[in-house]
Amino acid sequence: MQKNCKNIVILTGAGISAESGLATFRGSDGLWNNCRIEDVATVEAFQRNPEYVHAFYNDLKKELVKAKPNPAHLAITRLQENYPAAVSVVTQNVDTLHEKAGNKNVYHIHGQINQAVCLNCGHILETFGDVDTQTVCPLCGVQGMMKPNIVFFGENLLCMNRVEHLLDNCGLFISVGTSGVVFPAASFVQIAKYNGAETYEFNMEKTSNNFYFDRHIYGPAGTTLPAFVDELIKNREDSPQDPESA
Ligand code: BJW
Repeated sequence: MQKNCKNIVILTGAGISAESGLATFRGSDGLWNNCRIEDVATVEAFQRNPEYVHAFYNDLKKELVKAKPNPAHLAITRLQENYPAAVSVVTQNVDTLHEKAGNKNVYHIHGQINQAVCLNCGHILETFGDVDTQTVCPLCGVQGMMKPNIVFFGENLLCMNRVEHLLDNCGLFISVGTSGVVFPAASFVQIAKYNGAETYEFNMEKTSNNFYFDRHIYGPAGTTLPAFVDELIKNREDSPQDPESA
């Protein structure tokens, strides 16, 4: 482990929120055991049956709004506040637990449950309330064009310009609680490694992306990540952050 890493990028997936009581996607009791991906998470599904897709995400929103951050989310805040390097969070999660934990520099590449986007004018509506085919866009006034701001299969990811920059300038890449099967997020480790980053994986088990990580830390992220963060902070050298590197 380097003493002070230039920039730290933390990629998170559903596993980091598991200890907050939220279901992962592909686990044995995963979110997608009770519904078909093709019915809720594709552009075609939304075009075919927007009422069904809205209802699915309105229900999910009610679950996610109640959830509280766990020690893994809080460890990231501690790292951001106590480590002399830029620490960015690139999350595939649509929950808002990173924000609830006080994390800064959070990039939601797969969207956010508390947002809807107007397909007519691009306006982003922030709401924890229900959105449906009757919802009127507060900016352009058109009805029935709001879509949950969730990135479906076949859609482009969000914030990618910024994320590419972060991966190009990253000294330590940490992946937490993602199975590494969904692209392009699954390729971020490869890009970071190619650019010279050390790469760490925190997961309960071996993933299909295993090959690209220098180190694997197996176990619940709510335990393993705080311990790792404490170690990083303890071993830091108190040099000022290079403003050019962020
Ligand atoms: C713990 C734990 C604990 C548990 N502690 N760990 C290249 C090759 C092949 C295919 C493609 C490719 N490039 C693009 C594609 C197509 C597609 C894709 O990847 N398909 C694959 C599935 C084959 N990708 C896309 O379409 C993406 N768009 C795109 O690439 O645009 C450009 C393009 C457009 C058109 C054509 C071609 C290219 C968009 C992907 C959008 C993903 N959206 C979803 C659904 C959102 C809906 C919803 O929220 O309901 O986002 S998919 C779903 O999976 C969700 C997640 O963010 C994502 C990742 O899942 P995650 O987080 O990894 O969860 P799990 O459940 O899989 O894993 C949990 C892990 O945690 C496990 O490993 C556990 O062990 C672990 N864990 N408890 C630590 N306590």
